[in-house]
Parts: sequence; structure tokens; C-alpha cells
Amino acid sequence: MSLPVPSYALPALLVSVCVLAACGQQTDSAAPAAASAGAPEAADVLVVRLGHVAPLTGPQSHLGKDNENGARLAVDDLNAEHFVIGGRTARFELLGEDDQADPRQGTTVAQKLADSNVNAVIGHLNSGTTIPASRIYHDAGIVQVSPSATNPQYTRQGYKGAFRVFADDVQQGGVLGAFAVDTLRMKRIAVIDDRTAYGQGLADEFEKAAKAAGAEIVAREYTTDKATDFASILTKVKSTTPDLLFYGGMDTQAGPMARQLKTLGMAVPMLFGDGACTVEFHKLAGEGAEGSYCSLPGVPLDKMAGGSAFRDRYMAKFNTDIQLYAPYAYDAVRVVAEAMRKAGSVEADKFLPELAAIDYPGLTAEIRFDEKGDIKDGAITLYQAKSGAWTALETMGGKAQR
Ligand code: ABU
Repeated sequence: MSLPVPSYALPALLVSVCVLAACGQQTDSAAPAAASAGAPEAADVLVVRLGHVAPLTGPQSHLGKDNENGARLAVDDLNAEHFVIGGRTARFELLGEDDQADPRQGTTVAQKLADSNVNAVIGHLNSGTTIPASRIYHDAGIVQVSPSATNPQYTRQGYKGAFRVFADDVQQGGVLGAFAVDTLRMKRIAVIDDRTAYGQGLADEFEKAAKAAGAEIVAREYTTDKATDFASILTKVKSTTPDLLFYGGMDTQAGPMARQLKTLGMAVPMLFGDGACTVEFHKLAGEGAEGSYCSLPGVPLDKMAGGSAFRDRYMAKFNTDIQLYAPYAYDAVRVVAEAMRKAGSVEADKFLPELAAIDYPGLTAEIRFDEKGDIKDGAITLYQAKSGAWTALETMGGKAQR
């Protein structure tokens, strides 16, 4: 299959890709001697360097660490399996970077990873960092797989090296809008978003779908992904007498907002997307969590083949609960490794066509990509907060795992 992307096809960039690949394929003379039975001789080891980017400091660090843990588990598994690429045992290295969920910092670390010629990038976590970073990876001929960025624009820029392993916000917003009106029978809906690429984008898609289903949007308000006090915005919303409050944003705002909603005596349930559908939300919202609804691309973890075993291994290794995206970060690494194995190469121009055509039975789903780089048949599951935990209500779409 010939590569349809100009940047990967241009001779000048091929040179840089080949330099990159040579870096990835060099013999690891510094590797320690094989310590366990079946381990390869150091001279045969093929080093594969994967960048990983997420917020590792700041309010969203619990989510960033969760992504990185998922990717770390996959790398450790691949190394324990003595994964073979092109007849050589690969040793995967994870280069973790912190973008602080900040678009400017996102491009800075993307350039750093491009300059260090990583073989692929897993990330970023946020749409607001993933989208600007994707241009840098595209220009450098680096394949990028995001395990969590859901804004549709990421895969609609014509970058053939950009992939995501779960459903986007056009699908998620549509499901949420229909759920609010057709299932919950809500007619008067207030919408608040955090003005990020993710929060605003999802709120727009939700509003479109809710209106199409017959709801009235009685308020549309804005906050930021740094805010913690929502008293004035909620007081304004209260005066519009909504029967549902939709929030487009992350748990770091949705949690305190739900808590403050209860304090204000507003008996209005909240609904939001994946960014707030976390374990942390319950801690942040306290009693205000009860009765909230959220959606999360994919099927519930206990419905994934191998989901419970993954949770046990994750908890044993990191001594904490899975927040949200760790299984998707795990699959993002595994699917890149599988494409490299099929290509027999860690060169982007060789394994990119294999990744685009992959049909991989992942932990989270059967992973196949459409022409944009989005997962085919992505499922969305709706949840409700009950007694301090998320209870799955229903799953829309998706395809049974093999
Ligand atoms: N998908 C929700 C959180 C990450 C993002 O898209 O910004």
C-alpha cells in the first residue's frame, strides 16, 4: 500500500523518518545482559521509543497519571513478552512528558519529542493539547494515537498519522442529547461549558442533538478549566428553572459544581461527558454526585474481555483505582506495537499503513480505524452515580469483541 500523505511521501521528510527509524532500530549496546531465561542477547535488542504526553502536574494530574499508567503497563507487558519486530526482540521505552493540559505547553513538549525522534506518540490526553500538537507530529512524520482526546477536529485535519481509539464527540454529543430528551424526558436544559476544545465542542454537539430531539436550551453559560467557584453562574442558571444541567468539561469543575448545586438547594440532575465520568468526580462532588449522569466512550470495564484482570493488575502495580482512560492508553500502545510487528519495522512510513488497516482484538474493543483515523463501531455507555460509584445504564453502538 502506498502512503497517501504528502508529508510521509516527500523525499526530504523520508530522510528524517529514516533517521528516526535508524535511531529506533539501533542495536542497544548499553542494554544490560539478559537476566532471565528466554531473554534476548543485548546485541539483538531493538529499542522502540514511545512518547507519552498528558497533564502530570496540576488539577488534571490524576487523569494524566492514569493514562501514563495504562501506557506503562502495556510497555511492561510487551517487554515481558519479548515482543518481536522484524525478527528482533524489541525493548520498548516510554518517554513521559507533562503538558499540564495547556495548549502552549502541549506544543513545546511535542516539539521536544519530535526533536528526539521518538518512534510514535501516545497522547495527548486533552483535545486542547492534542490538536495543536498533532501538526508538529504530522510535520515530523510521527504517528500519534490519542487514548482520550475526543474533539472531532483532531482526526479531521487530513493528517494520516493521527488516530484515536475511541468514539469522538460528534457521536458522544449525539448520544447524550438523545438520552437527555428521549430517555430522561428532560425538556428545559441549561448548558455550561469550560471554553476548552473538548468542553465547548461537546456542549455544542449536545445542544444540537438535544434541540433536534425537542428540548429547549434555557441557559448557555461559560466557565474555565481553572474555576472552582460556581455560585454566581449556578444562581443565574437557577433563575431559568431548568430540569437538567449539562456540563461540558472535566471532573475538576464538574465535581465542585455538583457539590455547589446541592448546597444551593437546586434539585437538578447534572449530565456530562467522559471528562467528568471518573472515580475522582465522586470525591470532588461528595453527596452532590448522587443521581448525576455521564457518558463514556466504550463499554464498561467489566464487559471488556480481560477487563477485570486488567483492573486487578493495574491496582496491584499502581496501588490506585483506574480513573478513566488507562485501558485505552494500554490499547493505544498495543495497537502501535502490533502495526510495527506486522510491518516488521518501527519506521513510520512502513508501519503507518499497517496501523491504518489494522484489525486488532484490543482490551477495550475490536480496533479498526476508518479513513480519518477514528475507531470504527465505537460504543458509548451511559452511567448514573449511585451510592458513590458509577452504575452502567445502557451501551449504544459498538461491536462485540472476538
Ligand atoms: N475526552 C475528554 C477529555 C479529553 C479531551 O478530549 O479533552
